[in-house]
Amino acid sequence: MKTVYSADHFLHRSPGEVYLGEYVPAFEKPERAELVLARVREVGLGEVITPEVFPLSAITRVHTPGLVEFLQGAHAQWVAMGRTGAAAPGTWMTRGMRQDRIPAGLDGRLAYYGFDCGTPITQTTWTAVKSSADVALTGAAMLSAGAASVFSLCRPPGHHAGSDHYGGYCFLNNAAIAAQKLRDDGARRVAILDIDYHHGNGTQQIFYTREDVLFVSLHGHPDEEYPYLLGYEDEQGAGAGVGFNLNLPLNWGTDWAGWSGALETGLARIAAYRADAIVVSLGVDTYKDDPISHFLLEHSHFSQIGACIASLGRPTLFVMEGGYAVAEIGINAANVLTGFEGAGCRAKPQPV
Ligand code: FKS
Ligand code: ZN
Repeated sequence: MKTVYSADHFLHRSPGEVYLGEYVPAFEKPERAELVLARVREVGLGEVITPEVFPLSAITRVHTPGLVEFLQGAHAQWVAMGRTGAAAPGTWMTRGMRQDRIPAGLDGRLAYYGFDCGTPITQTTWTAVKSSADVALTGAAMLSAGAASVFSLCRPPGHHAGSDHYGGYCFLNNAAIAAQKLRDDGARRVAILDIDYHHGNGTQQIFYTREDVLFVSLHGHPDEEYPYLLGYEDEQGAGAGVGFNLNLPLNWGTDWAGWSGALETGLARIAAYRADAIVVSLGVDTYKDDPISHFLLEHSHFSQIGACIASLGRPTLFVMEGGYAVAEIGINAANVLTGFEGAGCRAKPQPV
């Protein structure tokens, strides 16, 4: 399996974040991607290639031009107001406020487009964000050209970014952009399997009313886990998309027995959907020692996850999302990919 990677990810480095009431070093940092890359090389997964550059029109297939222009220009406007540091919102839109009018001023637009303060925009953030989307798009193009599997080593991650909002370390939704590219290249049905610890609220929102992209997600229960307010099991899609959104929320402390049962349910849904291509939002923050998460998966389980996904027998694009046990992120991510290549899933979903 080939890996798509861009060193431009270094251009995004968060100065820090508020965690449990304290200002701490950012969990989402460049070292993450570097250690995944090092492990990919160590296990000999395959060639590592740099992405092609795609036009912004590939991004605005799933994001509003307003969000894209905002992300591109926000930091320059921040500086023009005489400010230093990174651009971030201090207030947010909530119930009872105008949703139909985008404020003219920068702070108002930060409040409108952003949904947390852990996703700062620095001077060079946009270049990293665009390269991350290009990494995903290049992987999708390779799948369209006949590759059986590709690993898009995206950073910054993407699954919290919706059509017109960003947050959760995510600016553009790499997995959604890739899924849309696969559709535009001719795949009739695309399934997104999101196995990051956190709910992919952005991906769900983007495809919620569509039947051509199935969204299946295993994640920490929204009653107790970020991003909250979305990811419940009764969210099954709307309009033409009814039945094409499957949330499998799991409680803190979920171990392999509980998690793999949900994976089986999710894979069976994807098999029944007869997807032409699969995009995996690959987060490894389900690992037992992840510093911000509460599931209990171990190294060997990640290999099994890869094998189970392979049993679907479909072209598969892996898109990197989260994982904050940095010393072990390479092992966990690469185990999924080598597990996929080696196959050997114990609980095989039934393809129809
Ligand atoms: C508030 C920050 C609260 C944010 C957790 C974000 C998790 C991100 C992720 C992704 F895949 F996108 F990277 N914690 N100051 O792991 O889902
Ligand atoms: Zn996550």
